[in-house]
Amino acid sequence: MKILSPVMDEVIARNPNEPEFHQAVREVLETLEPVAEKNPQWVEHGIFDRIVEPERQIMFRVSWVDDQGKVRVNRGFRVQFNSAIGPYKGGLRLHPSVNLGIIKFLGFEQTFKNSLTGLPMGGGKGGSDFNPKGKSEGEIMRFCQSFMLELQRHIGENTDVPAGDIGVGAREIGYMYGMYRKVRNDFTGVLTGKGLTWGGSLARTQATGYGLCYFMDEAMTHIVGKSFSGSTVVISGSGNVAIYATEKAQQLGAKVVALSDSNGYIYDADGIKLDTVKRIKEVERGRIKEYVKDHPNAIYTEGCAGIWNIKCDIALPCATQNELNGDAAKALLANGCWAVGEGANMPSTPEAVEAFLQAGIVFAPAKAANAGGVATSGLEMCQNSERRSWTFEEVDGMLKNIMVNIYKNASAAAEEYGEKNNLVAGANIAGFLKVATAMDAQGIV
Ligand code: NDP
Ligand code: 2IT
Repeated sequence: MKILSPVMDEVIARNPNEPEFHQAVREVLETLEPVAEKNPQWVEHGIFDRIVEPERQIMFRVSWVDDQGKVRVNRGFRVQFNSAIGPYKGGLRLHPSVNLGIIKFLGFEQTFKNSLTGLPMGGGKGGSDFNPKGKSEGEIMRFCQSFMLELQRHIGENTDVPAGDIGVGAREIGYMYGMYRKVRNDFTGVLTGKGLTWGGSLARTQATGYGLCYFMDEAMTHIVGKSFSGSTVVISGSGNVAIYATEKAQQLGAKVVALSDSNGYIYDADGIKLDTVKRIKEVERGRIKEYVKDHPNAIYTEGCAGIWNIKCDIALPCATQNELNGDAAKALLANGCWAVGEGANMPSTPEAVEAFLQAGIVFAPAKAANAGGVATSGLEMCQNSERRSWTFEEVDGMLKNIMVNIYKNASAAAEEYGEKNNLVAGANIAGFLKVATAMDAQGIV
């Protein structure tokens, strides 16, 4: 990095103790160096200095009472990162590891991802360090209500539209939406991922996982002339993204042999039986190790990192940030893996990304590959504005088109900047150009 290294230095100085945020910014700035060279006016107008600084960062107390009558206090966050091309849009994460730096890395990446979808959405992210594990229905509801009591004053259908992420699915969106509607007396599309009877979109549940597979299918066909058909796939995680990536990969003819959670992973050489996984995870809210009770031929291993030692053609990390490190990347490559698609946000460490790019395999970065979720959230917003609902086939068809277009745009940008097939550079550049153009046109604000 040359022109942009003062921007990076400033980010580190101004945001101490936020390694994930530094990591996300560094990756983007490194790939934008040639863009800065070509567009000195953007350097002069402070576009790079401004795009790394959130427009607004909100932190608030969330108090609630647990089932024992004890008062509990969590910290809530909403980082409204960039609204140059549309209202802030991005998920809410409930996980004990949540802190300001994590939410900032996610909000920063969301800005570029949302730009890539081609829909008018700015970037934002939020959440809390609340741990949903082991909480009762009542506790989850009371937490979500308390969280929304504060969040409601900062969001709106034309201002900021949150959605789900880790630990936030249809149930939590329901409890939050109920409180928003009651407090504001306003039935409006202020959240996405809603239930189908109250403004939700068909195919939003499936969208991130399906979109990841549509993107990979397009990338793999163009770059190496191969597809899911007949391929062996390893997928980490067993939440929303992992489950629907498994479903689509299987529909496209792949054999998915492994899934995981934060405790360990299952390996089923005969192919994962998704009905069992859906029952355990979506209905019973159980752990992935329970799978082997139904399928004794499958093997459960404690510890989630070992999943990358399983031989596969395609790896889809769909759990969390930095879950796939340099050693894991080497193990995958040594076993002949020829494609990696990021369903999670920033799942590969910088060492892993470097190893994949060096090896020249198909590597699909999160901003592009997992944009199907937020893209379909954008389609949910369209339906809410129109006060009508599209069919599953209509939404799924639009999702597929969007993913194919993201691939085309990222691939074209990579080629234009002399980085053919480097989709990390391509996605960052293509996502950035639209936001930068909008910011510059709107003056210094
Ligand atoms: P879920 O809460 O549905 O599932 C998360 C899965 O990841 C669980 O299996 C969980 O295991 C595992 N996981 C979470 N944290 C860790 C950790 N620290 N170490 C190991 N495993 C972990 O979330 P989603 O499926 O929605 O999200 C998964 C990833 O995809 C996230 O990175 C999210 O940001 C990203 N994403 C989600 C989108 C969406 O539409 N939902 C859209 C785009 C990206 P356990 O149960 O043990 O915690
Ligand atoms: O990381 C993401 O893109 C999401 N969690 C989905 C955000 C959204 O607004 O649907």
